[in-house]
Amino acid sequence: MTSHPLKVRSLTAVAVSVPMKRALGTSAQTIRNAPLLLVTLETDEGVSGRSYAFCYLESVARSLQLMVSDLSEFLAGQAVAPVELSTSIARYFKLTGLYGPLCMISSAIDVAAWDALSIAAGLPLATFLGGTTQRIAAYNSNGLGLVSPELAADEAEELISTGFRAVKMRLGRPSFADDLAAIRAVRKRLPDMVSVMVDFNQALNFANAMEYCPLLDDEGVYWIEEPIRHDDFVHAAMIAASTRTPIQLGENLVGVAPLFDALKADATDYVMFDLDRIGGVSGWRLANGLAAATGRRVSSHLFPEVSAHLLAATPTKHWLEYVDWADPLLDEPLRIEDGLAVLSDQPGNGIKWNAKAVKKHQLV
Ligand code: SMN
Ligand code: MG
Repeated sequence: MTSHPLKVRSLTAVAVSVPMKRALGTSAQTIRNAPLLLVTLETDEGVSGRSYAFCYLESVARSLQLMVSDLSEFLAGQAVAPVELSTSIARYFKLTGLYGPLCMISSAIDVAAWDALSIAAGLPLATFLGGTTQRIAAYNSNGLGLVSPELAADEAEELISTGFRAVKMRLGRPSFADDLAAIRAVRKRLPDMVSVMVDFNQALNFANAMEYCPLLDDEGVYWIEEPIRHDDFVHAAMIAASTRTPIQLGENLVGVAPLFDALKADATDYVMFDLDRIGGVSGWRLANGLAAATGRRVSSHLFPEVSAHLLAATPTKHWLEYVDWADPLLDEPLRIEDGLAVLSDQPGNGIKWNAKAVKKHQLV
């Protein structure tokens, strides 16, 4: 056993729900409040690591809070060595399976561990991972739900008014003609140099996707995200082959193994990693190898604060998905200048909770 600079003292978690400035209206559900679980890993040496999980539902945030207190007892005394910690956590959840919310919590602990390590090393996470604190191209993914063409165009214009050069709109209205009308209205209102990503959130069946996706080829769409069920890689490959517009998927891949399957099946042109599903910083690093080996450009899903650091250390980095949902809780929210995320030179991943704001939004 070698000595290690940091040991886990405890894990704590606070469940909060933060009102979003713009609701997230997907084809599956509309979310108006961001339920987050704020995780802190304390070490014997006095360094703390931080992360958060986006829990989708307040009930999930509440139940994960309890889970973290059990895990705290289980992990106390172990080295803050993410590879070892993830082996321990995988053993802990061997019988339940490490999916859904359990995967979120295990990933959030991994992210907090990497935060503590980079703080102890005195380096920003991006630098600690072998990258630099460069600026990262970001698209504005706030809002732009399933609204009328006129409202979508107005909102898209607002979303680029702060300097963004790309936005994402959600699709999957009951009629594809209405989706098309919204895309045309947005495209007409925005300058040509602004990229427009579209996201079906798995709303289409295979037959509809084969018909509709090629129809987007001449509509100025940058990528088509999750047209069908996220794990139907065989049919996704057929859609990708029949559509000139690049297909994007990955936010629902849990761990690195399904990414490997998606890439083997040629299911997608681009990939996007969700920090809390891919397996935290450790999972993202493994996934990078597969993306680089297959020449796939990597974007992020949510968690812009930490994902910006990871993209800065990703050989095939592409776009940062920017959402402002955690901003009210942060002492220093992620800064965007001219559509680029600005990484701070401070040690760690940049997450510092504002105690007063956390208290205000805490779920009881
Ligand atoms: C999305 C779906 C659900 C929650 C957050 C975000 C969306 C995206 O698919 O890619 O932004
Ligand atoms: Mg999506």
